[in-house]
Amino acid sequence: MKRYALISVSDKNGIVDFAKKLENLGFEIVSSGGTFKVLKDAGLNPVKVSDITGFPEILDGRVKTLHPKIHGGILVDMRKESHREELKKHGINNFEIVCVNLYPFKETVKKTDDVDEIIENIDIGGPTLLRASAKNFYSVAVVVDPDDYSKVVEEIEKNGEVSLDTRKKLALKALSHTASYDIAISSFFNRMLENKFPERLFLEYNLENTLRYGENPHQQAAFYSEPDFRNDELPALKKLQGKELSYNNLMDSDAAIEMVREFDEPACVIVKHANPCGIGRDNESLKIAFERAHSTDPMSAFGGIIALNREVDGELASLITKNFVEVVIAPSFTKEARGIFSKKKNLRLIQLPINSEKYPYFNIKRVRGGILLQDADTIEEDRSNWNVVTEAKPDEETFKALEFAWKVVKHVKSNAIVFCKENETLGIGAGQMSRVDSVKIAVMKANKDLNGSVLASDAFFPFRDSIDEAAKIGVKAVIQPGGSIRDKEVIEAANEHGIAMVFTGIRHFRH
Ligand code: 93A
Repeated sequence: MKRYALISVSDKNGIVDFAKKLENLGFEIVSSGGTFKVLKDAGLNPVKVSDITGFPEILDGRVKTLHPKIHGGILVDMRKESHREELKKHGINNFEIVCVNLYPFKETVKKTDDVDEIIENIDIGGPTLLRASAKNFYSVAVVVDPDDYSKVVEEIEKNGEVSLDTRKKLALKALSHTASYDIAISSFFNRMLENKFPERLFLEYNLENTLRYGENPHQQAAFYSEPDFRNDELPALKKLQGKELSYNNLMDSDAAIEMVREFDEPACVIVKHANPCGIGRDNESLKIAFERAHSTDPMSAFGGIIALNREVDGELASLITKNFVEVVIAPSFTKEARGIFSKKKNLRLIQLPINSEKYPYFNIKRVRGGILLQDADTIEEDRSNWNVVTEAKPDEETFKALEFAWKVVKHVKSNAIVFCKENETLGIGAGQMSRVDSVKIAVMKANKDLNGSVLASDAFFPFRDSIDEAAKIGVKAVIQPGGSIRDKEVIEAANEHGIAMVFTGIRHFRH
């Protein structure tokens, strides 16, 4: 009995070798036009689909394999005598192997805006072949991934056929592939129709690795990547040394990277539990930036996640490793720095580009019965849209400190209060249910003199109490969105204390 394999592939990599091996194992190869030509030119003896169907490819190839003589040969359940009889009656041969990869739809979307070209790359016959073969895994081995060519050949060489277990796995792969393909197509249509929040949202994520545990040891967890995200920017994949990154490490690393991305000048962020416990910057020295970040709250910095936006050298590596650190993230490390870090076996070192480029992404949060989706908080802001609302006006130096404080406070969990100087955080009050408590905590946590510092608040002050508290330690200026029904009372408090106050008009809650 002759054995048949159907091959119809867009990505022709490895196909000649695979087909040759199948031919040597006694298979007759049936192929669509382009694939047929490649195999024929390589000296094989394929048969054209059109010779089997007796019908030419039509409509510029839109109809190639969509024919009962092909699909009958794929969908026949060889365990059923009635099916086998029916095939015989219609002169159809069954396919044991179906090897298909699809028109490059995703790649076409990436490289062009030409809608006609994109639409033409929606494969119809290919997914039909894949779905039919996967459905009939009892009788067919479906191969969608060139990485599986060798496994299929090996199993046939060894056992005369592909095992049922492998066929099931291949079927799952084929079905996941067509599902992913359909998600890409529906996403494209949503973009074409400018549906920001589509009626049905399909998200695709790919398993990168399972984690030792989740937020706590009794919770299981895994990391899935977005298909379109650049791999070289994934902290989970860019570890140079150290223990496996934990769930909490990944959460905190993400927060640290997002913070340090805010700065063009050398900057350092130290994160604990998704909040900064210190941010420093300097016009020249990354080392000074680190020292400023670290001195904000050295106790909390213990076991922290550090992100820096310049190359780390040996001197800085020695300084960082004086204390216990969980993760260090930077765009590069000198050889000397690598040597110093390597002595700390557990310290995770992550090298990835830190750029200030804004990429479009959504924040996703799971709530009971669904998810919430929102734009990332990446609004463009500048001083020209800010209003000084008090009698006292900030001077240039104060403005610079306010700008710094405003960048920082956006990354602190609400209610967020930050005391800063021009290049460093001095006291951070995070995650309190009342704003005035965040002020008190920021004061309590401060390690240095707060006299002459500035204060940023992520949202408006509901009462004047926070201003009265801040005045006690000699704050000279405050930045906040404004917009409270008691703004007047709050401005009066600032005027009474001789504090300058700026309204940004933009709120930065973070939960
Ligand atoms: O245009 S199609 O949707 N119509 C079909 O009937 C069909 N059959 C296979 N595209 C179809 N294919 C696809 O053609 C396969 O998925 C594969 O990607 C490609 C291989 O074409 P060729 O062998 O001519 O290079």
